[in-house]
Amino acid sequence: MGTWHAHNLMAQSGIEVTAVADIVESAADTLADAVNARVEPAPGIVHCPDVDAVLIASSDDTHARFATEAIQLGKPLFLEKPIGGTVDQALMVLDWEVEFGRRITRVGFMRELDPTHVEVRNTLRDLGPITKVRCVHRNVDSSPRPLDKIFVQSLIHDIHTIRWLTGQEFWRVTVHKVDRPDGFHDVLMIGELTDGSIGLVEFEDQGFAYEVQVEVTAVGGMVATLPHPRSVSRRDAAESLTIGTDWFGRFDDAYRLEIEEWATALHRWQPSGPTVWDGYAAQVVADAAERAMFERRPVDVALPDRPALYD
Ligand code: ISE
Repeated sequence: MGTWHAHNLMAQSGIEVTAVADIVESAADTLADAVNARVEPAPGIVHCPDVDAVLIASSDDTHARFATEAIQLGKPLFLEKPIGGTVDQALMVLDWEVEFGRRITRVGFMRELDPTHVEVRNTLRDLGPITKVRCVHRNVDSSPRPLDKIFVQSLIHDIHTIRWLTGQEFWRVTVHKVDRPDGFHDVLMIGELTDGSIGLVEFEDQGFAYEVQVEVTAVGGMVATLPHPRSVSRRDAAESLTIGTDWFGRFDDAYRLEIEEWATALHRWQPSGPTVWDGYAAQVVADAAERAMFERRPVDVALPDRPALYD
């Protein structure tokens, strides 16, 4: 993910990728060569005086540590989701940014920039109150993901989509899990939102393609993304669509646009996009959903009041 972002950053005017770090040294070397940067060890890179802004796309459990360092130094930050490996780590990032007193972090919930999601959101303006949001999220994974990673790594995106489209918070979640014979898991999450509407997520860890869709029902009608094919081919009297197998293809535009927006905001020194509060709130829901799945019961979402910084 870091390599992908670094290439998108390279395309921005006035931005230079100065230094890169990766726990896999050969990956750091390859990326440094490709973007004409130097390699620095991870613990110190954030402190380098010629590093003005930081993009963190390391493994999830390291996000909070690097993020809090950058925030304490007042360096604008692009932070991949989840903002911490655990809810406590995520809270640490939130607390540090609140303490710093200014929003300097953009969180990588890229679907906000995906043109199909933007169109859905724009159409909703004319449809009146929302009653239901249904997300479909299929992955193509080579091996089953550990159950405790499904929500924090994956459904956290759908949770954010539901919060972003409705402007509501979750107050309770219920989860049903299907253990498939091939070891993969399908999940159905039902979220109750503060205004009485419903957020549903249908998740597959091993689907027929990588697919993300959203469908919103409102009092005045409904709006949905169309299936997202990459190409269509015709042969033997039949037509077939290629959907793709990973998020890089599906969200190519969104990744490019979020980096473009971040770079523009950096020049103006202004915050933009999904916030640390969004990252924290979604993670609290993901954590409650994980418990709901393991404990097989509805779990209340214990979200503190939103700090005034994010009003
Ligand atoms: C991955 O980390 C992502 O962020 C993708 O958007 C998501 O669909 C996938 O499930 C995650 O593993």
